[in-house]
Amino acid sequence: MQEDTNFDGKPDVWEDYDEIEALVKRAKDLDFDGTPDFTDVVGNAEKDT
Ligand SMILES: [Ca+2]
Repeated sequence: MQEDTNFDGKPDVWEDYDEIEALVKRAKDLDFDGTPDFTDVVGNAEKDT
């Protein structure tokens, strides 16, 4: 899923979800050049085994 938070026509937030629609990764474009500069990987702490 991509989001254009500053509405300049280029995505600046990318979010990846797993099969249970839990957020697994979020990337952000901090300087708004259209490529991600920061990636936050979310752990599976709340995932049942
Ligand atoms: Ca960038």
